[in-house]
Amino acid sequence: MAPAQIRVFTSDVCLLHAPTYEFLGGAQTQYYESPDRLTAIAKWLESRPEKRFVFSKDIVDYGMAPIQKIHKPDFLEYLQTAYEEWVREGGHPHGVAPATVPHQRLARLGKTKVKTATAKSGEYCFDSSAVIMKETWRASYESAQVTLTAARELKRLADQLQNTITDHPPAVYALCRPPGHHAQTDLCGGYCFLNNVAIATQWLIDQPQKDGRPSRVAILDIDYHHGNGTQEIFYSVKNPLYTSLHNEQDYPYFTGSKEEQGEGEGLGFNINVPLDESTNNDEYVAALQKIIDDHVRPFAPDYIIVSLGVDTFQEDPIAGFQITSDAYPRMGAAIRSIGVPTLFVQEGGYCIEKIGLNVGGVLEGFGGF
Ligand code: SP5
Ligand code: ZN
Repeated sequence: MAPAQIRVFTSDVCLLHAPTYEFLGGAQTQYYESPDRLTAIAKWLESRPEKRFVFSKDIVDYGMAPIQKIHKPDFLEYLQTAYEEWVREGGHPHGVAPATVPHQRLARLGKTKVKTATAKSGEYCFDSSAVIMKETWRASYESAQVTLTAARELKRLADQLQNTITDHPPAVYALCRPPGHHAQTDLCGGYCFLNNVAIATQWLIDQPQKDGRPSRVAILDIDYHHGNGTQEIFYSVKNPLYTSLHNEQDYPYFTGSKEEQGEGEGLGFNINVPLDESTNNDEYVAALQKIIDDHVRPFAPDYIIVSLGVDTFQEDPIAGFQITSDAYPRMGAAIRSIGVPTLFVQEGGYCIEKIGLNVGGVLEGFGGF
């Protein structure tokens, strides 16, 4: 029997971050990571029959502590003050976007530490897409709190099921933005400011199991892009397991090879599976099934957290494999077959017309609806 319902957590505060443009391929374009993505997904899910998606906007405020476990204090301070300082120094009121970044071959040379808003805009950011506006901190903080609230609900459902054998593990979905998987310990980029999945992962790990040991978490990153942030944050630990399917030839370009396997204690707990841009539905689902069988199941996780990007879609305006909407329910069913309580967290996906269909497809595939 399938679970009757999937709980969805979301918040209108996530809509407040709304840059109007970005630069792609040297051209000024619309800001693809727009608030309309969230509302389109909500609208699609709410239109489904039988109230199979139960929405809640009751977001618990966990404060800064779970965020401080992942991100550095000076970076968190920066995100909260950057816009004001930027404008005070004469920066464009649209928002902070770096014109210069301390490239590693530059940084090797000088000891100069300029602390103007313009210098910091490059120090804490690796591309021009993570525009910081007046409300960016508020929206990013809320995005993390939505994810934590969803994680707590998943834990509650999982605890209820203890001692019950079930083939329908619980699922909870964090419908949040800005996304998170490109955000590193002290770097924003790729539309991401706080790494929501990393924050919720550490929070769940810190919730002990009945025998007192830390919970085991496996992250399954199915966004089209490599999650350089999540990889960096957990690179030298053996819990969580980080796994990612992505196009290594595309953004963020400098991470995501299969040689990146973790370091120290974390060696073997970072699994990158690069795919070719020609990847179709069958090939993608087979690759997902293989990563599940070879790595996720053997890890024996207590929880799975899915970085749920649907920019794998062939009609995505800035990304995409040769994947059609039919593939998404198959992905959800493959993840459900692991039989572990699963937190879905929204990452990328920019085809607004079909974003609800594709995200909903994964969730309905998981639910067996
Ligand atoms: C969370 C997430 O999905 N972030 C992705 C950010 C990607 N930004 C850069 C994309 C560059 C794409 N260039 C191709 C342009 C096609 N017209
Ligand atoms: Zn992406």
